[in-house]
Amino acid sequence: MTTVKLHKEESRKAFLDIYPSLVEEILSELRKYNMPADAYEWTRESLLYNVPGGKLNRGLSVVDTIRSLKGDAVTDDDIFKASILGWLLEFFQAVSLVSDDIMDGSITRRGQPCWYRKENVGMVAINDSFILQSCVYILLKKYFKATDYYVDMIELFHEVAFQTELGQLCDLITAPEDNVDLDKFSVEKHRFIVIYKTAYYSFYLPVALALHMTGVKNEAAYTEARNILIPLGEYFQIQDDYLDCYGDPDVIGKIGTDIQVNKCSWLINQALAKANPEQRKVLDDNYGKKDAGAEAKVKALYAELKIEDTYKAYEEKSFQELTSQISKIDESTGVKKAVLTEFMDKIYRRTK
Ligand code: DMA
Ligand code: MG
Ligand code: MG
Ligand code: MG
Repeated sequence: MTTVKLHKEESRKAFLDIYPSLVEEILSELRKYNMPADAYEWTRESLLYNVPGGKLNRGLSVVDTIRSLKGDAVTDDDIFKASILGWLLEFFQAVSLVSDDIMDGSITRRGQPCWYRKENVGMVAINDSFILQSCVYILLKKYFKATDYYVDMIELFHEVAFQTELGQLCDLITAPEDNVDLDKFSVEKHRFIVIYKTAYYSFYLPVALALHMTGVKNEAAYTEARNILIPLGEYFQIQDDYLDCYGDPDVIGKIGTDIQVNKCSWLINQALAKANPEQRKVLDDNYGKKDAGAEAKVKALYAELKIEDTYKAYEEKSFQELTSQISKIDESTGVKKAVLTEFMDKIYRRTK
């Protein structure tokens, strides 16, 4: 194994090792409220089922960003604090995923049944996602109340949650299941949806948290970071749309539902742009139907239109553009190019 890989595994392990103590801290809050034993057990199970178990890219990126920003001056305490923030981001993500899977009618997540599909869970999962959200603020208070950036972080989590909720709203109302109208889709609509539902929380949030933690106060740094992280996040969600159709469920840990649930995915927008009237009719007749046969017809048309090639070309072009944009970053603002390059390297040509 290379040293870089070894180092990555070690930092992943160190990060994972912190999680049980966070579970304990949440559970001690429940004990304080004298929660009945079954509610206590329920919460414990939700915390273990829904928060760890993913790629941990977002959480680890807070730690990596702190390392890049602080360089040799980084302390153990910095790494610990960044790890806590990383976990808060993973809690934040769990809130989105638990509710997203209900709303998208998904089946599996991270290689296991979606939480709401577990026996006896069902719609209790809605409340579980609220509890996961409260965990963010309980832990933020516990670890950061004494810092001078505590309020900035609370505001940041609130702001990004709102942006994500708005993105999810647009995603959902552009995909009504009982009224398929492909005229509602467009590349611009898609861009808006993915920036709000994914880019802010997955890309801007980890870096903004790290900037706050290192005491960066000037707005210019946040703007500089946002200007590149939002397009990076857009690229990431386009990969997610691609993998929904072409990824291996055993690798991505989830079964794609975008075609059947009428999502304004990047792929359908590319197909709409290329389709002749005859092909368009196939899409109109089969997209958004809860029917494996109809889904197969859409996939066959994607193949006919060579949508995978369109995606591969997009991926290369985006990589070039983003790399060039990163090279032009103004480091005097406090943002480091290495932070962004690391993000890019983690997601370029990803298969999961
Ligand atoms: C992801 O959208 C956005 C959030 C806020 C979870 P998605 O439904 O495409 O995600 P996934 O493919 O993971 O269900
Ligand atoms: Mg989904
Ligand atoms: Mg969704
Ligand atoms: Mg998806």
